[in-house]
Amino acid sequence: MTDLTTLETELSARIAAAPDGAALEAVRVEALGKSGAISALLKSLGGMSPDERREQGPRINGLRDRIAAALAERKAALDAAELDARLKAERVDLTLPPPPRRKGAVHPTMQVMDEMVAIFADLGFGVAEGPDIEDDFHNFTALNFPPKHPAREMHDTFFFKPGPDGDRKLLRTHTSPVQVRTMQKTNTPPPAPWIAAGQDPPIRIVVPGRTYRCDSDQTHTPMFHQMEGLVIDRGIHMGHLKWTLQTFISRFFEGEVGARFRPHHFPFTEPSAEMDIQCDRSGGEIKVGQGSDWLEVVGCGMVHPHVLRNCGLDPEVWQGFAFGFGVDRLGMLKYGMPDLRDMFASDTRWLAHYGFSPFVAPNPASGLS
Ligand code: 2NM
Repeated sequence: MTDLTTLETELSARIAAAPDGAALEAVRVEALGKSGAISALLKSLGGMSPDERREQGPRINGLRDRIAAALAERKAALDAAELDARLKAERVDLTLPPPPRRKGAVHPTMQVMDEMVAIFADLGFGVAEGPDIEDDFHNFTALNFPPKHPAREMHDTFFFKPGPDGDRKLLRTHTSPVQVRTMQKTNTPPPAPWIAAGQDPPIRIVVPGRTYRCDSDQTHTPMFHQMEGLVIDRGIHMGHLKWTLQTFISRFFEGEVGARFRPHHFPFTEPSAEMDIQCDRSGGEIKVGQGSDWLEVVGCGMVHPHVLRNCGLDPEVWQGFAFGFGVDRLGMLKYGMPDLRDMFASDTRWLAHYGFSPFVAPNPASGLS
């Protein structure tokens, strides 16, 4: 079987000379493929006598192994050469402008919340958050809503089906339940020795979050965003409230903005007020900080003694003020968006137009700088 040697010499030469992967693959198929030369030799072992097979078996198998090894070695060399050639040929031109990329944008409501939190943080407020799904006690009862108050009825509040205990959960209609939970945590012993105890006031928090009311027209959406604030300490009075809101509004609108307080009614504050800001309605749009018209922007008041007591605070010791902004409405005013419903329509063209860069502006309290 001298032709084994001939076959090996010939295959080895062709493997060494294969110029590329395709040529090498052709040699492999001819030698080791289903009907390849070496495959045929391996098959022929079956028809040999035991003596013959003992002699030819190792020779044919050895040939198969050496050719397979030569193929693998040549393939590695060709791959390496190809990579080398590509690395030499291909160059990245770092001077080319990047291809245009669709970028996401920060929703105006989130931008406005960030701006508001930055200003209140500067005034010494922390941020508190709580659940969107609440119970009747934290959303209404603790806040001194009378049992038959219209806001409790179906047309204003989204109620869930009552549970087995008859308790019906609801979507919070304001963020005030978070203020209730924050006040409840003060003065209460820890639930377990290894959990930190609540702290006595002072409390200074703002509460940004989603709120829900069964209401929908040009100026109302069933989901909207509020930022309410709460300050509790000894000797807190309306002067603190007025300074805080006036200071906030001038910083938010980036200039002196006139403000006035009108008496109002909320169940959870006494006295209660609404703050109007100076604006000009003479053109087609509303301009804040000029003119002689007024626009209501925030409800506020001194926390009702009933609310303090419902939350475990002694009104003879602790006083406080609270306020509530509609974040989406404030954003519409600052950034000139005409229809509240557009804000939650998820129209990417609207978002591209009114959205903000996710990169923090030099002045984090202003999306404009
Ligand atoms: C407002 C207006 C006035 C308010 C009151 C409280 C609490 F929990 F301290 F009683 N939280 N928020 C409040 C007061 C909210 O929104 C228009």
